[in-house]
Amino acid sequence: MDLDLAIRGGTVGTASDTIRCDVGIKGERIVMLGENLRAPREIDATGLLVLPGGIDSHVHIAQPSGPGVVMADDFATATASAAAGGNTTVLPFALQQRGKSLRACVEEYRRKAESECYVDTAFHLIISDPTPEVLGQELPALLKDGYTSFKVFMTYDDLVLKDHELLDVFEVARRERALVMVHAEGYDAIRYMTERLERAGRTAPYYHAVSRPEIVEREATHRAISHAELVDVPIMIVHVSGREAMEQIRWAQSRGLKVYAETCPQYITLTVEDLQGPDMDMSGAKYVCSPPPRDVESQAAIWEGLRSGVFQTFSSDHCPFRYDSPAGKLHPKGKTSFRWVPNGIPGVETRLPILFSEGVSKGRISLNRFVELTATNHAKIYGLYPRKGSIGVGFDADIVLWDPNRRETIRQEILHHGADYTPWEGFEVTGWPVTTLLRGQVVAEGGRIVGAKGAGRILARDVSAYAAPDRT
Ligand code: DUC
Ligand code: ZN
Ligand code: ZN
Ligand code: ZN
Repeated sequence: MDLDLAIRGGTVGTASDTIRCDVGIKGERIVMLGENLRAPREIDATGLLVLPGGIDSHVHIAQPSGPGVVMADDFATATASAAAGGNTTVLPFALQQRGKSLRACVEEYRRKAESECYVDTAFHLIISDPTPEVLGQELPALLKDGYTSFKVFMTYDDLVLKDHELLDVFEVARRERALVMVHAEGYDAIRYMTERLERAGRTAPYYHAVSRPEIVEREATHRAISHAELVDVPIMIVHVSGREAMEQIRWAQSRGLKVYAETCPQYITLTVEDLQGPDMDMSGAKYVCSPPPRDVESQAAIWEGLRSGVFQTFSSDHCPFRYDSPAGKLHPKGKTSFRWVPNGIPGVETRLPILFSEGVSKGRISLNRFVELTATNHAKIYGLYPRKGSIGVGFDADIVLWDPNRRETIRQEILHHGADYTPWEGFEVTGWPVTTLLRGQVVAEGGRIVGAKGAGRILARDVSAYAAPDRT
């Protein structure tokens, strides 16, 4: 067969194998793996790993975050940042605003994303208003259109669902075979802690973490699991921060329940001390995310879960706000209490280098586990497999050429996101993406974006086998 492009001399890494071979590409797909492949275009990958492009199944882009607060990324900057970081697909959220039709909200996101993306994009939904109309008509119709997963929240004033609503939503997910993602932190406990801290004058960003201790996440995780078991529906617990919530998930998994789990770079590299800043000052806001980072023992527990298989996915939870801006971390009311600091940190570009360096380079996880946690499982769980998520015949030619020996220091000035800082300023890594190809075309190379804006497609996804209930 005539090839358009051959990637020669590299070492191909998948979730199961590490093989020295060339990759042959025709059009947008991988059509051949073998030795000595020749093509009109050739890329020399000698000394490099040839990996499936990263799939980040948890990012927030251009999502409304309260009055006066603006996310730092639009679809162009977020997907450029993703590409530079070795990713070829991102899954952001289309947020339903209460009182609005879900369909109208989704169409608004699509319009914002259309012709803007550098990598492929597929939306999850966020259900904040599960009216009979939404659950009975809108959601089933959207699921048929390829929005096959959605997130629900157990906290935040304008997102939290009551338990009976969670159960109603779970039931629809079961019937329609949708994969439900759960933000598991308990609304009432956080509210109690927040009010108590504010009354005591403890309002610095650091107290954000105090207001949401592990017990609050553990309780909600257990409650979500119990509700899911009652309904017999698989769930994905997202952004698991530490040992306590993880133990609930392991317990559920050991009982044979389909409870999946995701963790993120912040939970293996940051701690609650980062929120203190040098002097309990506002700079701690740079690390305010939910759940908050914990301690080094929790980091060790998360590593154990990454190794042993408690976690299926490692995502960024990229949720960027500018630090030095009243529309970001310095919210107009921001200096009065941690409660006003927008929750979230940027990380779509640094996810892969951090896990590769801390995991593969330091010998904590294998290359194959790295690929599984950052690409393959995201595709499988969210209905993009076998189109995406591996290097094999028939897959989209979404590929990152990775230099396992390149040492780099993470700095704001080398990143492409719209935020004005990175929580990992000065963090040293070994292993770095060199070239990112989206469906056979180079989109990022040597830290520069060379792809075309709009070359990224908005994807419809299949129903996921991971969403199948146990009983029929
Ligand atoms: N949950 C997320 O998933 N991202 C940012 C903030 C949050 O609460
Ligand atoms: Zn109800
Ligand atoms: Zn969340
Ligand atoms: Zn998130």
